[in-house]
Amino acid sequence: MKNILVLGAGGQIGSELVPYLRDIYGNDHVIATDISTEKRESIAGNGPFEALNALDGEAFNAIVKKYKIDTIFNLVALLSATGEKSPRLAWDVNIGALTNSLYIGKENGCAVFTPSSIGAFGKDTPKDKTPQDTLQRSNTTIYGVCKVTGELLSDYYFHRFGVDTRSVRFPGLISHVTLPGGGTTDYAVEIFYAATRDGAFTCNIQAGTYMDMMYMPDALDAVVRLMEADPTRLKHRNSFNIAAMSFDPEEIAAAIRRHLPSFRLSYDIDPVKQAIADSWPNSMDDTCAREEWGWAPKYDLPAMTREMLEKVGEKFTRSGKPLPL
Ligand code: AKB
Repeated sequence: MKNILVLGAGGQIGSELVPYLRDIYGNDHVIATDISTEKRESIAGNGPFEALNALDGEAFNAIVKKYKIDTIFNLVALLSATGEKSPRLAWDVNIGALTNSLYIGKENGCAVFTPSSIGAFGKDTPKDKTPQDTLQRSNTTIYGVCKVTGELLSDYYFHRFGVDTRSVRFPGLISHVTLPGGGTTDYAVEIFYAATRDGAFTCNIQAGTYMDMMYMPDALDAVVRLMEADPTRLKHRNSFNIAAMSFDPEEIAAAIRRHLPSFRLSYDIDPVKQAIADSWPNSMDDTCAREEWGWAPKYDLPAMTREMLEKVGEKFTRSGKPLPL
């Protein structure tokens, strides 16, 4: 990777991937783009920024040519719960950004990374140790339908046109920099803000609902490790299961209580999010990623919890808002 384009740089992943890539490849070699110009200052940081609607193929192609881009990170997507509110919009945005990335990637000789998700699995998929290659037909969300489409189309572009497409199935991502929005796994981020601010959290996902989750530093490491992997070792491409931890709301609450003993958890279930969570795996088998490109997460639930509480706590201290204890 020499000249990298990041679409959706202002989102939960993009806001951390851009500085991570700039540290490795140099500020001027990572071009951040986002539809929102409001966030230009914070997104641009210390490198190039272009306002871009990824659905505008002409503008997208012009930026790829201007910066001689060789790798595209397509992080544009409406998440699972938002998708159920506006399925048509979710399809148009998620698939529009994907097809533009693949087509423009093909025309300009770029590698393309588009994240998939645990949402690529459905209610008939084996729930525990979900295999790399398994049933994906029983998908019940538009987000999942887009993810399965993305996996198939990305593999098609590789086999048919030789485009270097690679991808991972991300679990719920936990981070302290930018809040996720409209996802089913968002509770696992919100719980840290509520615990720090109020000492209590009302969870919209039922106790006993297990989902794969991952701390952002491991997700960033996965992306670069996969994109830099020796292609001759890759038997799979779109997309690799990657796993780091799996927990239900009670388990993350217990991990938080080790640091904030008086933390209280209550429930007010969101039926849409709960139905989505129920259709997703409890935990994925990531053996192929480990074997084919050396995937090895560093953070488990206790390590992630310790760091999240510390970092979110620092945010509140800096902002002058009182801490709960
Ligand atoms: C969501 O909950 O929609 C996302 C995901 C797991 O893909 N965080």
